[in-house]
Amino acid sequence: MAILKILEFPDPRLRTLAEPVTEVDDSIRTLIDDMFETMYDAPGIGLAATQVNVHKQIVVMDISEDSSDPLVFINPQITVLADDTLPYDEGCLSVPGFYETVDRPASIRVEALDRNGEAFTLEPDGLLAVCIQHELDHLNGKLFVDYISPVKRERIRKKLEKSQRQRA
Ligand code: QAP
Ligand code: CO
Repeated sequence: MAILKILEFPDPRLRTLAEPVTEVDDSIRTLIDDMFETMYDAPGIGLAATQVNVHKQIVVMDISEDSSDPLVFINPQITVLADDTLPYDEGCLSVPGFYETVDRPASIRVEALDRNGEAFTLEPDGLLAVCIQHELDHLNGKLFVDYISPVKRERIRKKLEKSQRQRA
């Protein structure tokens, strides 16, 4: 297992469109294991392959308190079921230290493949519904800061660039 380097905003590689996984094989399962190790180490509740500079449609997630509910979504597709929205104070491992409220559809269906390549469907609500939408955005090159005001986004960009320079 390995802890992978997480790309940080405004790294342009976070804007890459992920490709569908054509075969869920052992190399994909190794990547998934490394993504879980990276996410739990951070710690975080969700990580998309895009964030570790692998441009395949893979997301790992665990919103439990005790790391007891690992979820894998390969080639996820979302359908919005109703037009009500849920505001949530979102963060992101690629935007460390910053949280902003984002409104997203509250009621969705997710269809995806699991780590064995088997199709499954979920109708999550609450944090799980928010988190899967946030992670699917990563696969499409989108970040939660894209939904906030340009002034706030620029402020976050400047602060992160400064801390990245200091670490370099
Ligand atoms: C996405 O985010 C998410 O700023 C997952 O310093 C978050 O795991 C979706 C983290 C909230 C919906 C609601 C963030 C860790 C982890 C930070 C995460 C930080 C350290 C974020
Ligand atoms: Co994120």
